[in-house]
Amino acid sequence: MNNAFPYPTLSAQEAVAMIHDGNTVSFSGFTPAGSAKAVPFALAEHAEHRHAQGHPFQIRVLTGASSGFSIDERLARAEAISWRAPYQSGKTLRRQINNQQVEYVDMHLSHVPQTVAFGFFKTIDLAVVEATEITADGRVYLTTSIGASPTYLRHARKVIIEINRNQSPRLREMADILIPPTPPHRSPLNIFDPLTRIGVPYAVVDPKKVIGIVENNEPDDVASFTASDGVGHDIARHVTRFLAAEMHAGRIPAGFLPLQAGVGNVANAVMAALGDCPDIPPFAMYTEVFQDALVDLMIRGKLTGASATALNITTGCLAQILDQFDFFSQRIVLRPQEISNHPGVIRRLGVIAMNTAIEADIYGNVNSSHLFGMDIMNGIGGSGEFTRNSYLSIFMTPSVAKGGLISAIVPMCPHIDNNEHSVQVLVTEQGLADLRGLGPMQRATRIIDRCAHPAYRDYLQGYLQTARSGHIRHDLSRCFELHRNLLETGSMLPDLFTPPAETVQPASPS
Ligand code: 0RQ
Repeated sequence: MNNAFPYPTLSAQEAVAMIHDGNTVSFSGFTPAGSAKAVPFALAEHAEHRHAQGHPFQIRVLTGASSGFSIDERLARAEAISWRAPYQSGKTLRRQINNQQVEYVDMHLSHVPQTVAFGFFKTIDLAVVEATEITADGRVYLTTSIGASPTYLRHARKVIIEINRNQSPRLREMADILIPPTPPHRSPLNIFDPLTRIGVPYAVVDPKKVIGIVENNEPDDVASFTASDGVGHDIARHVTRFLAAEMHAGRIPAGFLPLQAGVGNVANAVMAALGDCPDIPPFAMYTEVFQDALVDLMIRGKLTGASATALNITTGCLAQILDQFDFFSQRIVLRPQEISNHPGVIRRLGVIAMNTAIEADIYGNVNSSHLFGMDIMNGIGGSGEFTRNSYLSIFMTPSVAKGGLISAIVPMCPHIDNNEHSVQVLVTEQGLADLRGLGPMQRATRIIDRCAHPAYRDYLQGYLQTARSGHIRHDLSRCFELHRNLLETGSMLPDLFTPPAETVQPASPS
């Protein structure tokens, strides 16, 4: 026994000995923020050892969303994952999913808790959750993310707590945790402002299920963003001008509306541009992930408050927050993902959602997750719950990828995550298409004229003119011609763009 905790202290190797081939294990972590670290690393070594001895060893892995290196990348390299949900962004795991070595459930992130509660992920054999403290009566104080950890602590048969001494115990001051009851007993969530608190600062576990404490002393391995390029700046400029114009037209109130921003460099560039724009007043965020760019915005008073489920920030930015914790703890609330991404709250607050597409079709259907409709990139993540339920739903993407070999505007997306009924505004570095109030032909014309790269406009217009007429015009024999060209020749328009000699299968991220 450890004096500070009434639970046995285990080494990571002792903890791993309790995990068996075929087990379902849920780890804390939403992005690298708050990911379990010591146990998954030891588990990867254990799996390699078992494989070397000729024994099978693979587990089914749940987290809040994507995770840190310790889980997706290290466990995938050890070939220790057989099944994965609900989101991932690791290179090795992506390749294994696309080779069908790993079964992957790509799903809306706010649905995870109820999917667990009703047993669709089978029994969770073990939850491994990072915390700064667990009390004798089972209160668990989480670290930099809440995610689905409260649900995993409730439903797992056994629990291991990774106590991270590298994380500040004060992080609990940002946590606001509540697990809504199951239908039909769900009353309204009384969140009327991004900073409204409705829960308690800790998750709860039955102490009898806790088989031990494992110490870990690692920071979250959050990668820093690359500086935004000209394309990112152009997209950010279009978005900023559009939102300022919407405000001046009275469609966004003078006090502005809460923003949600997806992950990645484009989203970061847009947030920075909104911060610098004198025409945009100070604003709040009701979002999923709190990222580096927001720290500075908050210090400058441009970002007045933020609700999220994870602090996905680099060590330097986290140190800045901890240095001025009294300031930040009053302005950041971390919630379970079921609430940070709750459709009802998003609709009530009138959120402006800004997410990134891989490609969009000429009618505004968006694909953010699958290349050629086949290969997973990351997953839908939280983009669907924000896009469908926001007051204003914006998608952004560079108009071309791979130096122009790929157009992000295509006749038909071979996979659709967010459809034309939900997507209201499409933005590339070429321009912005406001699709509100437009029928299909008007949408198509506007998207081609404003968002498509000039090199692809003639092709797209030609497609539209020759397609079969209906409410929506399409030519089912040609709608995937650009994708077929890309697969066969390495370029969507081989007559215009010749791929470099070494290009065989472009665009595969894995
Ligand atoms: O390939 O890396 O080999 O150059 O795809 O493209 O432009 O770097 O993409 O990092 O901004 O992410 C949609 C994936 C965008 C992300 C997506 C190639 C391109 C490059 C990556 P290389 P970029 P970004 C809330 C919101 C879903 C989840 C979500 C995402 C690589 O934003 O996963 O929104 N979103 N969550 O060259 C083939 C195309 C391509 C293409 C680009 N049309 N065809 N390849 N590429 N366009 C947050 C959470 O839920 C956690």
